[in-house]
Amino acid sequence: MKNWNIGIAALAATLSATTAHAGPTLDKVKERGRIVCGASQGTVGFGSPDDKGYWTGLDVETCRAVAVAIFGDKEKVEFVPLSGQQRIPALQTGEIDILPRTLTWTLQRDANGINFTTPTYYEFTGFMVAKSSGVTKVEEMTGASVCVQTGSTTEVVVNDVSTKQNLKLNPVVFDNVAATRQAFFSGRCDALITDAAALASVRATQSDNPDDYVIFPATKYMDALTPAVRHGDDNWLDIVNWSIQALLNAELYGITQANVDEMMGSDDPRVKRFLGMEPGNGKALGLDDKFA
Ligand SMILES: N[C@@H](CCC(=O)N[C@@H](CS)C(=O)NCC(=O)O)C(=O)O
Repeated sequence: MKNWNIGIAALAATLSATTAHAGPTLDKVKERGRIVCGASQGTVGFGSPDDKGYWTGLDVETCRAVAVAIFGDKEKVEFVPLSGQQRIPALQTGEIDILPRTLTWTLQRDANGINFTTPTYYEFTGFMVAKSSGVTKVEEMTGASVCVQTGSTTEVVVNDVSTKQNLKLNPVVFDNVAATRQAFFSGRCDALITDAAALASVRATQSDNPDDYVIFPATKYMDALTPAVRHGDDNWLDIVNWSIQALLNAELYGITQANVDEMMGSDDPRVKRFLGMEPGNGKALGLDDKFA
């Protein structure tokens, strides 16, 4: 009986120790009054500013979700456009707080100063070529020149595919996205390589005639595009992870902007915890219980 009581006391202590202390990033972000988000140089659908400068896209929404979790306001974000090569150093040096920029989760990146959070998009790398070339698959690309952006996994994929299939591809490397795409469309390279959905976006929004281009997979391997944070602040990692989970869970529970007030009256314990009607969850992250 005595041991049982000790067990209960220990359990109670564990449960009450769930109020986390805010980490340094959360403190800094609160003091600044906004999140600084590493954005793309413009890929419609993932992240791009409209003609009024307002940013939208899947990656952009990740940062807006974190801003809502902290400030209750999706506009409390500053977007910093970064090239493929600039993006990881910008996170490591503290120039940005979060990097959701069509960023593939790789072991080397993970081991070298950044932490990946939760995948938001699964993707394979693709090639885009002019339809007039008649090329429809990798095996037909022998000797092709390929426009590729430095600082991206696609540089590795070009070499892997070339080696594996003995294609003798010629990478033509650029350090920013506009130059890479422009070079392809002006005929500087036979192919453009990047994430297939980004290729679809580029074809739809930046080509004279989307029907003039075809896209096919460069590899059969799927990558996980995953927002990342710096090493060394677990509280911030948790906040970004649970902000993304909140987006996913809201869909799972059928909670929308339109019905959220009604859902707050739900008698489902999970929904009640999710919406902060039962205390504890937000506080455990150093946030308001209604963060979601
Ligand atoms: N997912 C790959 C490639 C991502 C990437 O950087 N793609 C280039 C070429 S499309 C890019 O700059 N994309 C986004 C942009 O700047 O708009 C990676 O993590 O390295």
